[in-house]
Amino acid sequence: MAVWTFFIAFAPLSTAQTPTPLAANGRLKVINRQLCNEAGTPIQLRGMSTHGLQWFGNCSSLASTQALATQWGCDVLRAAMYVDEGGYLSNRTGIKAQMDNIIDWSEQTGMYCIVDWHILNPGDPNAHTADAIDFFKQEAQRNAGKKHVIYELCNEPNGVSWSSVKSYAEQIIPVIRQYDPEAIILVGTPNWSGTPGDVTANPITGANAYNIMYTFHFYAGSHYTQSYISTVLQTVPLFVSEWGTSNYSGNGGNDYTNAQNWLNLFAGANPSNIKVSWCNWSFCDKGESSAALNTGACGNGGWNNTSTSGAWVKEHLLSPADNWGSGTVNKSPTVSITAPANNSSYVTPAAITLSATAADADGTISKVEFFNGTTLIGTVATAPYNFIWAGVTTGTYSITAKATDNLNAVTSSAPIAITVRASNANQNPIVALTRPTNNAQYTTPISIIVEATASDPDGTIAKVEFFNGATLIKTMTVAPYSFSWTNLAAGTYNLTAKATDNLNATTTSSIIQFVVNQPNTNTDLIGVNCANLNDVTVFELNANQRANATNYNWWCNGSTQSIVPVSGQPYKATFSFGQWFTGGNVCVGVNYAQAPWYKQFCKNITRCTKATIGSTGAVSDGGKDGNVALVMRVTYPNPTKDKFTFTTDAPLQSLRVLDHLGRENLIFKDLEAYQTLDFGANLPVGVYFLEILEVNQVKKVLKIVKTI
Ligand code: IDC
Repeated sequence: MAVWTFFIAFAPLSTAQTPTPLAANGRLKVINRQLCNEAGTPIQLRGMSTHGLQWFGNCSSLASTQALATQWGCDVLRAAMYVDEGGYLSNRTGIKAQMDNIIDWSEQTGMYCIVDWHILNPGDPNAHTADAIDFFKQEAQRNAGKKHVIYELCNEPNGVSWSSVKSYAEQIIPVIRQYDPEAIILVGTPNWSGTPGDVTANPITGANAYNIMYTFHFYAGSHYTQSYISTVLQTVPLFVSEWGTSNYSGNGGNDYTNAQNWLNLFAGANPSNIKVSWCNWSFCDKGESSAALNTGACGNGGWNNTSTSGAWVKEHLLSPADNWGSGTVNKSPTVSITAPANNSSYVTPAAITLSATAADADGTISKVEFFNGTTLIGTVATAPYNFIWAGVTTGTYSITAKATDNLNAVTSSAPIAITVRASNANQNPIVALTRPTNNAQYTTPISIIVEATASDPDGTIAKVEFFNGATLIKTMTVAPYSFSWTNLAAGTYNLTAKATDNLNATTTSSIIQFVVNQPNTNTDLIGVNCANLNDVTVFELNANQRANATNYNWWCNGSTQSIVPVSGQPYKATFSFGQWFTGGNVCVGVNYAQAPWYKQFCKNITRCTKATIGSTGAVSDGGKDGNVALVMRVTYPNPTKDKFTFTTDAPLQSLRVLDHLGRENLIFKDLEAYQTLDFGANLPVGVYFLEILEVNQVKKVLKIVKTI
């Protein structure tokens, strides 16, 4: 029994076309609207279409496929997979299995196979786009690298514009190209694939617009538009994936004369001399005049039990039969990817070594190209075929290697999938407070500049927040991260800056602590807040404390040289602080003629740090002028041989460097509090004056010396 089956199945191969259409022509391509074989030679494929797989599945088998290949002279078999009308959408698994069988039987028997998404009712292919994407994705994955599969995206759009069909096709084509990048793709046209001329003004364009053909269908009993098609052929690549000898219903009177006119045109009798490939509707045994077999033929293997139409079509396939030569056709190269393994994953930054092996049985490999989808990544001309794909960003990639042999035959490898992920070890941002300085002391009223630096080693800074203790005081999203914090109240401040990066990781700076003091608010005793050694200065009791006063007694609990009441004005006293004064309370005790009878007023006087010409280190005017104490620091040795460094506690209008004749050498304007300046590197040797102009117009001068 097994031997008998074997005989039945393979005996017809003895009359096969030698070589088979597939072996002779290999990978197909479209060149200038003409279907060509792998060697670039124009060819015409002719063959049959099945009827609906859901109705006439019994007309498709390995045996019937062999009959078509070897006894009918078919080059191509179209599997008409209805989508509606009880087709694929009603039985996805079963109908797809039928489709896949026909694909494989076609390959085994050396024919091309058209995978036909046979939409008809409804006529808008967009009705089933998601299903089509899913289906064609599965088929393209399954058939990737096979040379005989042709995809037909939508049998016969009707009641729909070309732009809608095009939009549908533009969603399906990339899905196929991702896995089976070289395949021929057939796109249906409006009016039951009757008006491919619609494409002329608006063809599919872009990176995927190659190896695409548009379909034209005709029924000889209804359609007589040869001149129209001759014109369309001048601009549009056509494939007649379905035609019948009957009228458009699939039944009725057959017009063989008209059918012959069409076949003549497709054989090349058109102004463009283009050969147009075709499939006849249909290889089935339905009782309709377009059916190629007589009723009941499929049930008993009657693959040559032809109807009138079937006999006419078979005769035209066989006389003349295609002659595919004597087997001298160039053999295509082989190629496969050896690394990375399928489904490999990487972490950014990724540099991926792509490796392939390639060989050519009857020649040499001229190059191997690596593709990501349809995008060329790199080309390698000689073995080993390794290419380092560097700088790969996150994503999922489908990689193929394409080998080209010395006669320009090409083969693409099966695709491999690669995933590149972002490094999940996000690094925290870096942040530091650069202003104010730690442990700074201020006196109200005061505004300060707060500043932070922030950066992220592997991303960007989303924001920097400034806190005083737990209280948010400012949020900044753009560098520089600095702002003026105005009118600070007296108190102790604990500043931090918190940086957040683009992935929400945060870092908080170390704390900068500073103190804002109230100025000396003693308004009862009027006089300086500080004294230098040997200063002589007058203190006075405020007039509003002097009513009913009878006696004033002045003293100081720090060392003083003398305290002398002003003659005739005992509510004033002249203090000579002498050379030992280190600070202390200046006080006056007052007797009154009535309650409160006696009261004591004190004011704490500190030692001023006098601005010392030619000094190093901090110098201060000590607030002697009644303004906020200004600390002026020439922190670089003064005298200096090269440059001076100057820092100010408070904002300044200007800082000028004058020479000994009062001529301005340098000027800096609008200094911020805590601004540091380096200057003087280019000044000649000499004596200079640093003229400091505070915002309240008070001017101070400091002598600086540049030495040899
Ligand atoms: C016809 C079949 C017929 C079936 C009908 C509806 O021959 O048996 O009942 O479909 O499914 C086409 C279509 C093709 C049609 C054919 C004939 O692509 O499905 O088949 N035809 O009407 N376009 C123009 C004609």
